[in-house]
Amino acid sequence: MTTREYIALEEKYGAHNYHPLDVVINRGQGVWVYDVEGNKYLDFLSAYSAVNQGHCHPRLVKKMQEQCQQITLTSRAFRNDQLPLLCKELCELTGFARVLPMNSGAEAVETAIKAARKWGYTVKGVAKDQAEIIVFSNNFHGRTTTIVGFSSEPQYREGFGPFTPGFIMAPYGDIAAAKKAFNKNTVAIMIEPIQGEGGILIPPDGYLQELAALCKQHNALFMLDEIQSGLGRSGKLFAYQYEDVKPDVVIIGKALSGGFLPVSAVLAGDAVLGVFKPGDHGSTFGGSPLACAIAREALRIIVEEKLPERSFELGIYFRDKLNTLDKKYIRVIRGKGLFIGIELKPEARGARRFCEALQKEGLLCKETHENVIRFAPPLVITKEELDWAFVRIKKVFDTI
Ligand code: IF1
Repeated sequence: MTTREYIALEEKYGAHNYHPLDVVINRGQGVWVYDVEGNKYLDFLSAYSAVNQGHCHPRLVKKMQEQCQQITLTSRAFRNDQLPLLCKELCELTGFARVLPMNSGAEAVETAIKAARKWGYTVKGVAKDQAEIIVFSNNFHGRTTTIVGFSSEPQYREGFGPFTPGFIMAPYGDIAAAKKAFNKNTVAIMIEPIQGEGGILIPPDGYLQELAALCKQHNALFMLDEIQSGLGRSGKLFAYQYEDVKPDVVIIGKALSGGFLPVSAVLAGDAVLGVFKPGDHGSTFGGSPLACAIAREALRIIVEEKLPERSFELGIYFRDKLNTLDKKYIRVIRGKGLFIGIELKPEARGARRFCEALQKEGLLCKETHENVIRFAPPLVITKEELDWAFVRIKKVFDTI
């Protein structure tokens, strides 16, 4: 079948909740993916940072095959031999005391919200149903009805109400405004240390530290959504490690499985995850032996292949190169590690046409909002492959 035929089928039988680039991928290895016509592309999105380890990492393929022949799912009605080891290894790697595994990122965010609320009622002593969580403009935390209810993006909300109460919106990056959002019912703030969907927005230096201090002062939990920024993407294991802070709760997902299956988790201390009693929360697939075995191997790859360090160093190298591009259409280039956004000027007439031009050159990336091109290649990428990409990017910026 041809690209056109696949697209026609999807348009006919699939829900139209996406507007993807017209490339039909059927194979991938490392940083490269191939379409059904046999064209080869460099993946510069990494499934929104879920494949930081590269496509079909051989160690994950092997682990998947081994674990599939062993046991895939027990449900949490019974114990399995992989979950305890994942929890231990994650705690040792991150310094948190406890782990609660789920599947999608949105589920882990929901889990953190439930934990924060219950902590607020049972530990902080907030009156029944009065808990408030402070969230931030331009946030992206997932697509459930509760989560889109506190999005500042009208399209994510429109038509999906009524929404869950108990969320207060503060402007991202503005510490004075955050200060005003606290009151005695505040149980937590939840924030992305770098906003991915928001346009690779990086808050001012010291902002996370000041937020953490405000949380401490108001006896509220400091919760970070590191689903996209975490696990090496930003040039550190976690983006919060650029500042001297220790969050109360960290939410991870995406690269926790290296793109093999949805695996997410909430990391926190005893006081927070300790609020859950048997029956309070759960998931059929969350913590499955297959998910845990894959996550353990995915984490080992991140550590052993030094993906955070690679992202840090190659990020500096590549952003330096990008800064030599003609600035006719570029307003600003932002990024930490290989988590990079190029914000275009209005006269560039949108980021989409740049992504389409890059696709023709063999580079796959995706715009976010109207005018930001996002670059987030798998972290196993080499300097030579980045050079290859830069030649194509330069050509597009010179000729578009
Ligand atoms: C889509 C965006 C990126 C996330 C953060 C939670 C989640 C995400 C910081 C939810 C998910 C994904 C969702 C995906 C595209 C992608 C995305 F453009 F939509 F916003 F990466 F920037 N917190 N982000 O980035 O995790 O439930 O999806 O596992 O198409 O919606 P999930």
